[in-house]
Amino acid sequence: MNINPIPFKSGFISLVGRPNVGKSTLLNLLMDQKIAAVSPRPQTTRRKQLGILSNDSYQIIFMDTPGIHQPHHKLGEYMNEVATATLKDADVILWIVDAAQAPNEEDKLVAARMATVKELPPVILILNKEDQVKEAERPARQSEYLALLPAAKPMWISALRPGCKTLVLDDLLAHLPDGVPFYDPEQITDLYERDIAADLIREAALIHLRDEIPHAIAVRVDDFIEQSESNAHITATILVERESHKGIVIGKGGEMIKKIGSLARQEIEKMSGRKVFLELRVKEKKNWRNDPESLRLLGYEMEKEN
Ligand SMILES: Nc1nc2c(ncn2[C@@H]2O[C@H](COP(=O)(O)OP(=O)(O)OP(=O)(O)O)[C@@H](O)[C@H]2O)c(=O)[nH]1
Ligand SMILES: [Mg+2]
Repeated sequence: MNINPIPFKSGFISLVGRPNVGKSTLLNLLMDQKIAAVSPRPQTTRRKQLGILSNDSYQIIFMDTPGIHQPHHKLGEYMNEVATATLKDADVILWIVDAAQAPNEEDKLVAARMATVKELPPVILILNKEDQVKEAERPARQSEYLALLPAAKPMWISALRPGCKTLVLDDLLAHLPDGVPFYDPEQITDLYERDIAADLIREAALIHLRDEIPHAIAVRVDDFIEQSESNAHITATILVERESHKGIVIGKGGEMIKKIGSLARQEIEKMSGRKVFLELRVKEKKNWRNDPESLRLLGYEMEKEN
């Protein structure tokens, strides 16, 4: 018997948009902690990641997704598919755009994908990075984006500004149906600590490496040994597509790999609350972005629907 007079709300929220608009930054803001990798480079997120926000009156399950883009290999196709699949599972869609820029072909691609969804859930157009748009330019920019999907309801935010969290949450709660929790309230994400660690190592590589190389790398965690509550030993391999990339990732006298390792270690320590010893290796895996077996082993494979 439910003796609680306040109805409990629960539901799934999809965070979609083109790459680099701030989807994962917004997820981290809404969760009040960093669970997703973020970088100034597009295509940082490569798979779906849940952020589960629970309290006594609601459970909101955010689905962070890879940026929808024009794919050049099988990995890109997988990323688009994963992102699109969340649209039909959502109670509300947060369509995130970079309001500092006019809509481009990729934004049009996102809008077109939403338009094909039967019984599209309510869409909130999150005009992010408002800190970079002059007030006078905002109405015109908003109209440009709304023209792509007129049913969307606009909201201006900056995912870097903590005050925006309640703004988004209040709006979402107004849309969420009554329901029961889907996950244990203690659970905050669906990824294992080792998977997040792999993403944080790639995040560090995205931040430190230049040109196309960071997009051509993958990270595999080979060992994640919890030595105690407060200590972990992680061994991971950075996979590169070409032999010539190995030297660049390692750097002169190992300088680059040291920089990547040091930043990654700090981020993993913040995320896990443990002291981390991180050992990195670099290995060539030819053409892995187009190789179904490599993609499967790295976890870039669609879940089977049952
Ligand atoms: N100025 C400004 N920068 C922002 C804001 N939100 C996010 N960023 C920056 O935008 C960049 C991309 O952020 P991400 O959160 O990785 O973007 P994403 O949409 O998840 O990108 P993908 O995972 O590649 O699809 C990062 O450098 C963020 O710091 C904002 O409100 N204002
Ligand atoms: Mg992301």
